[in-house]
Amino acid sequence: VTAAAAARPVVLIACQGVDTDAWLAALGRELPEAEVRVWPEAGDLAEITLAVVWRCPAGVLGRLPNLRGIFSLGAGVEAVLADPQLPASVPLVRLVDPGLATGMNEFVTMRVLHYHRDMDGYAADQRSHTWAPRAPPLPQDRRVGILGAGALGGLCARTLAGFGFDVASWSRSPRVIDGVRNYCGRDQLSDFLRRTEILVCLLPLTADTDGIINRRTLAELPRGAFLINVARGRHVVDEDLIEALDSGRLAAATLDVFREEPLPPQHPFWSHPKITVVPHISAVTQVATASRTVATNVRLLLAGCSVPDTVDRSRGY
Ligand code: NDP
Ligand code: OXD
Repeated sequence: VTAAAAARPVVLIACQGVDTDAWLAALGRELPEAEVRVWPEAGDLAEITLAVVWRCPAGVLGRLPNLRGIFSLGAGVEAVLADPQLPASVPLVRLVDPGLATGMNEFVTMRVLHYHRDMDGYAADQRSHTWAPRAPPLPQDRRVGILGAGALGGLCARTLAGFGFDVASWSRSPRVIDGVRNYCGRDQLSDFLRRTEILVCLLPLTADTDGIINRRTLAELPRGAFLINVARGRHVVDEDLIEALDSGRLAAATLDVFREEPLPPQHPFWSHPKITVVPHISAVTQVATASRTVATNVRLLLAGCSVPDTVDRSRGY
């Protein structure tokens, strides 16, 4: 490490599809002790000690010889981990942030309530000028299941339990959340699915979870169940989802994430009558809160402390 690099941290924002001007200003404000640069105006790459990434341009991370930490502007880090140039021993910290959490909590709650109160049914009634009031089930009689019980899944589970829903979560290791029944591991996945009427996916994308929502798992849900996928497009096998909707096994699906984004114009999801498509907006990284979170994590790392939400590369999340 050069003397200059040791003296003053230099942060490189290496992102695509992000308002880099806003991030430059926010990190300048939150981290006055650091110098902040934006790729590709990176200057001497040997001076860069910290990288802030989202859809990081290919090859950049492999060209920073004095890198000490990588901070993702998203919660999901599968794309960073897939970078063949990712330095093996540099800590990668994902985003766990109140702005992101609030957005996800709102979106998931909104869609669960939408299905619970049969808003699609009333929209159809309106189109046919039909006045047909129906009593919804009590929330304690509505079984919601959340795949993932981490920062986001756990928060959504708590909120929905607060509404009185019968909520369960599924995780890798046991997770205790008040009022939420936890299932864990592949052995308990079938039991979890068989009791779930509204399924929410909030898993990280890993080798274990790729394609987890497929013909076999969809067939385990009760007939007429709903799906809300707000995690990653690759969790869902697209053809199997369409087949489950067309056969009536699944009543409807809300999809925020897709195998290819933007969702190609010809993709059948766009016009499927039982699918609601939104453009990866269930939770948006908010510069105001996330810049504070990143700054806190940068300081912890530079002080030699353990940084919460450092990715465990062996688990893949
Ligand atoms: P966390 O790492 O906090 O939580 C992940 C959860 O998934 C944990 O409960 C974990 O289990 C569980 N899990 C992981 N692998 C498995 C497995 N093989 N079997 C069973 N359970 C498993 O992640 P976050 O809650 O912060 O984020 C989740 C995902 O949401 C992100 O990875 C991202 O893909 C997506 N996301 C999408 C956004 C959007 O806008 N659409 C925005 C933000 C995030 P355990 O508790 O045992 O570790
Ligand atoms: C994330 C996302 O992972 O926005 O944070 O998808």
